[in-house]
Amino acid sequence: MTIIVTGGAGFIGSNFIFHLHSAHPEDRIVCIDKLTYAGNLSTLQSVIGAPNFRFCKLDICDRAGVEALFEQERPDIVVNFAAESHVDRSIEDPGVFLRTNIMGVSVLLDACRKYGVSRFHQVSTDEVYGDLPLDRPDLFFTEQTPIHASSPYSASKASADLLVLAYCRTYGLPATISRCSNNYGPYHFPEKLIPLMIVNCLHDRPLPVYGEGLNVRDWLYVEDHCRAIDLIIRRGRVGEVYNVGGHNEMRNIDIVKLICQKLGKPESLITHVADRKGHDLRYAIDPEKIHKELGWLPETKFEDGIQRTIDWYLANRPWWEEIISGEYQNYYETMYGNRERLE
Ligand code: NAD
Ligand code: TDX
Repeated sequence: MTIIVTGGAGFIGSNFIFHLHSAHPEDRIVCIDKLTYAGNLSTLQSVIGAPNFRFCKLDICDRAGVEALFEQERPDIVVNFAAESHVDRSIEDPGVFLRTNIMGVSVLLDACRKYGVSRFHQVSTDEVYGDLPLDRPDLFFTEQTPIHASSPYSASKASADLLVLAYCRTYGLPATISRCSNNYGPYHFPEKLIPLMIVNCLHDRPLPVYGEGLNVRDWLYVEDHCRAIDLIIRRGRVGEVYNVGGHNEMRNIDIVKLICQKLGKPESLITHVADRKGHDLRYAIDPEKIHKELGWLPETKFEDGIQRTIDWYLANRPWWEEIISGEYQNYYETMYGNRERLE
């Protein structure tokens, strides 16, 4: 089988390629990535050169380029990870989120129709459901929860989901969608909470916690997400949405304190700063459907996953040092330089 993986030079896409490469060595993997600020070709060095792997620098919005690649490769399956993925960036500048996350998906859908792929899988997010209140721990997102996006990022992902379902119904395109909770693990770009806190701790820099840090996220180790997607593309039912999450809810402040403790850094580094606009309070996934239908369960406990992640950042300094020494410095200054500090 030939599987096109878009966004494969990013965090989850690269981990998915590593998973496919070891779990299904018989498959051919073609990675499409525009290599935006979040894409890093060096991440894929262990598979570049393998006979069943091809990398193609391509924008998913480039209709002619995407069609030419489909013409050459005639993929069986397309898994779309390519996206602008950072909520804070979407609040500063929504335009590129609409372009890649919506128009890019429409280009891929048209190519999938034209070349008759047997499966298009859209990697979506639990953020399309909006948020849950902090004082109702009994509530969870199910696949029936109404779409209720909060940020330009989640609105763009929700739009893409609607488009995928419309292509499925109108044209009979064999598509599936997964909506996963927050991932963490190796190759996570340092703008996101967990890697940002690890990297700042290692430099004894302030740890910017938005507001009081009481917002809750449901953390899943990236390999568990990759296994879920692999199951869905092979055994999931066409036209279906699958929620993916491991019942691992934590408050941001507790994550940051845990990282301080594990790295032997003082909690006095924690700096409460102005909250994110429209900040979602709590995400929590009900993963019953994927468990019952496909037998999926998370395998990595948070205690093990966070230790593995910290160890990875300690052992792979060149990977993230190169990132933070480049354009990231301007990003950091813009995002955090003048951000109000709360007492
Ligand atoms: P990421 O930002 O680390 O990687 C995104 C990748 O897409 C990068 O390699 C980038 O170069 C590429 N890309 C961006 N625009 C492109 C374009 N126009 N054409 C081709 N490539 C392009 O993101 P991630 O955290 O790995 O997320 C991957 C997917 O999973 C996204 O669709 C995201 O919405 C979804 N998701 C992420 C999480 C999470 O916790 N990180 C959770 C649920 C769902
Ligand atoms: O500096 C920070 N300080 C802080 O308090 C950052 C970057 C984040 N936060 C908070 C905001 C969130 O409540 O930490 C929480 C996690 O933030 P992010 O890492 O930016 O993730 P989130 O906004 O939850 O979105 C992530 O999960 C769902 C991914 O980035 C999305 O791509 C995915 O869809």
